[in-house]
Amino acid sequence: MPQRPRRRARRGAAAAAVLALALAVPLTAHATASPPAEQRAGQSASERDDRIRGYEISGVDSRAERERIAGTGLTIDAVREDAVVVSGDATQRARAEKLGHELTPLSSPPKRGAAQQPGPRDFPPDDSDYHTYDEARAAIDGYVEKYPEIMSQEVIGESEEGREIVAVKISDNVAEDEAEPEVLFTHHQHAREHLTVEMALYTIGEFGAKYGSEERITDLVDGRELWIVPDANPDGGEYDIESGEYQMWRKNRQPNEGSSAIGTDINRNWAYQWGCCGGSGESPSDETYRGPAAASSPEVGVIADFTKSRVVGGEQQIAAHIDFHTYSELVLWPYGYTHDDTAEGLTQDDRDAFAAVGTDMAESNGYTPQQSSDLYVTDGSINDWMWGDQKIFSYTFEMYPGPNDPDGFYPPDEVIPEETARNKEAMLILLENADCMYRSIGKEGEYCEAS
Ligand code: 0X9
Ligand code: CA
Ligand code: CA
Ligand code: CA
Ligand code: ZN
Repeated sequence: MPQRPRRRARRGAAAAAVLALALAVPLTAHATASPPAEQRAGQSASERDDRIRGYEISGVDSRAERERIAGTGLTIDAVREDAVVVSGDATQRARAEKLGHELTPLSSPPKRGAAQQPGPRDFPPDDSDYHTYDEARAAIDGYVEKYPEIMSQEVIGESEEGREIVAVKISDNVAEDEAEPEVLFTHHQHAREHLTVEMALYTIGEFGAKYGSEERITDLVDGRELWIVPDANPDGGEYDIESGEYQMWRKNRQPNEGSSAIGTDINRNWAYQWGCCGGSGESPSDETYRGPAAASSPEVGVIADFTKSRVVGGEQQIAAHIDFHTYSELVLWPYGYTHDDTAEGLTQDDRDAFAAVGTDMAESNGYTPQQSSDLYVTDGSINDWMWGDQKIFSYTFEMYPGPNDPDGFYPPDEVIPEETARNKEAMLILLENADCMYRSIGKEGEYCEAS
């Protein structure tokens, strides 16, 4: 059932006017104006200099240097042996060059089956196994209809452009809220990371198909309540594919008052240490723009409210969480906002349990386990909020491909079955640990009630 995007009413006009005034003056050292809209009208995105392109920067081998580069508003997309892959527009590229770096342009995103015409708002013909928003909704409807005993779905809110954001629940007695440890998977905060939606569809299909025949799945469906949010950024995802050419889009599609730049980086907008530490952009044109206020993006609001709604009798029911991204084949844990292994609200035991389960999961899928800030600092990320605010053991998976693969965000659809199934064991490991994450460090007696 096609969802007609619907514009939501603009927020308070007075607040908007104040904001517009504030933004008329450049906020930051690098709030460079983009060309006026008239100048850009009639040009395709690929002709404009606000087109987002990928680059390799060689000779970058320290976290400090990566963080300086991230400070330009570029994103660090992959960390290689002695180089980084970044992406951003021409302004951000120029800033990195000013830091003394040489940026080698990478090839544009693949045009798979360009000879054929992709349908409107569809993936390129040769990538047609990827699901558009409507196709994913239809696939989810199909699974819920096929496995009604253990699956239900609810609309938990709407994106900026009015697309419904859905949560699927998987458990026995699915209509009841049972006293079972809950686990949450979220997907697709970043528009171009389409493989993560396929990850959600795989998980839903696999749990449905194997319930009653595979013992571990059956036990987990009976003993846990699993929540899956397959698409946290439907507007960005649709924008990335709608022209028929991948746009390298990352953010949501929320307009910014006083700027022609569109979008907030949803994974810099969470309300825990928001904007604290140089791990996000303050200019709307930044690829890592944190938004004008914590949780200012509707998508963060929807998922944060849903998560908080799982506090029952004063206790957060969700014990563990994975947020799926691409790429680089990593298992990451908080905090992102600080380099320190432990910090306020994150004890040595917490950190050790994160690392123990994280390392187990990484051994099962061949990813590399580490604290997220080992790569570069990020503030306002979902993992930091989930742990810092809700005490949910929250991981980021950076899926296929590895950091050296030139396909980056756009692997061909042929890899979907293998690269989603690759994470089955890791998901089972997290679900099995969710009743007591501290068992992984032998401290269940200290932290978990006898059961
Ligand atoms: O930068 C991000 O948001 C994630 N990488 S991506 O290339 N998919 O954009 C990494 C997030 C890591 N999590 C934390 N830093 N907490
Ligand atoms: Ca194909
Ligand atoms: Ca149940
Ligand atoms: Ca429950
Ligand atoms: Zn991402």
